[in-house]
Amino acid sequence: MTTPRFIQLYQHNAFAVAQELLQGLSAPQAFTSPKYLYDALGSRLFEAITELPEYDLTRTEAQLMRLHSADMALRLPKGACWIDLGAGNCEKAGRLLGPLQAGRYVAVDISVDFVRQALDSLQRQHPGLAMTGLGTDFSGGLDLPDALGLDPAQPRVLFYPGSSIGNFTPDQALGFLQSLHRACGTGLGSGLLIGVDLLKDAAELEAAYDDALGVTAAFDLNLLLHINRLVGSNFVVRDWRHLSRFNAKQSRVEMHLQARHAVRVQWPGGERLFAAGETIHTENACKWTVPNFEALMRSAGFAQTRAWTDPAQRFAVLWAMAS
Ligand code: AVI
Repeated sequence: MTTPRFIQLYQHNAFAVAQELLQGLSAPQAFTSPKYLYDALGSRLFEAITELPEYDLTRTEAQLMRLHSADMALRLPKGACWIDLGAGNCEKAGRLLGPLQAGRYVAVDISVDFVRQALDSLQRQHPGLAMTGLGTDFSGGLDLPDALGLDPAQPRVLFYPGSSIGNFTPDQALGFLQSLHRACGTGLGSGLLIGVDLLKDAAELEAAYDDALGVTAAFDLNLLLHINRLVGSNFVVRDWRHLSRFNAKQSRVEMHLQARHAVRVQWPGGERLFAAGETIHTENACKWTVPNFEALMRSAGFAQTRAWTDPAQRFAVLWAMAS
């Protein structure tokens, strides 16, 4: 049996992280990058979100992957190197590697520690498949290191499920997709398999990001505790409430944390006074239509897209060839 190889590129730079966060918190409309929602507790809360009745993205996507895997097998290259972006527990790709006859598997996440266990157990199910864990921050674009030793002739399947693309603004999404297009390399038949949540009724969308049990509220508010650890600030969770608002003009759900009353937040070397009702914008979840997303993929250099959607058109899985 081959054993997985691990390559850790991302190194936490406490100073740079604090600078980025404080810059956002000091802006007229305070904001933070959604990546800070995922400390250990935040990741667990997100997993709980995927089980909520109001949040059907994950279930609908899994159903689409199951229903259409035979059609996908006809269109996607065989023997390809699968590059799984934000792999985590490797569950989603793990279900497809066999049926879609993958030739290699690369699990990418910010830290190889997140994928280590999953990759070890996946390796037992696919003893002959070469597997690599890559720890890199790809939120600003994907750059595949030479250390991976990728074969330029082997086709690549870039796998980006879960509608994480929705957490980018359209401009950011275009830049990100362009980086994925470059990462497809020159192997014949390479492409991108991606999950995208579709535009739907505003009330339904707001509920998906503000569930009755308050799990999403806890996920959002937990960010404050994470920020306190990262920058040494003194946010008090009870001073804030979670909001989910559908912004129709921008076709996105916005998550905000709103000050319940005037709040003074201090950190080493600075502070900010938030007026009652003022917010910190913590996440965008852009919602696409299939034609709009296909046009975005074409602008990023992809061709020949194929979309699979559920009958209610709530979610789409798209395959796009790099050339
Ligand atoms: C990870 N990402 C696709 C989720 C989403 O739907 O935007 C994050 C999330 N935020 C609140 N609920 C789920």
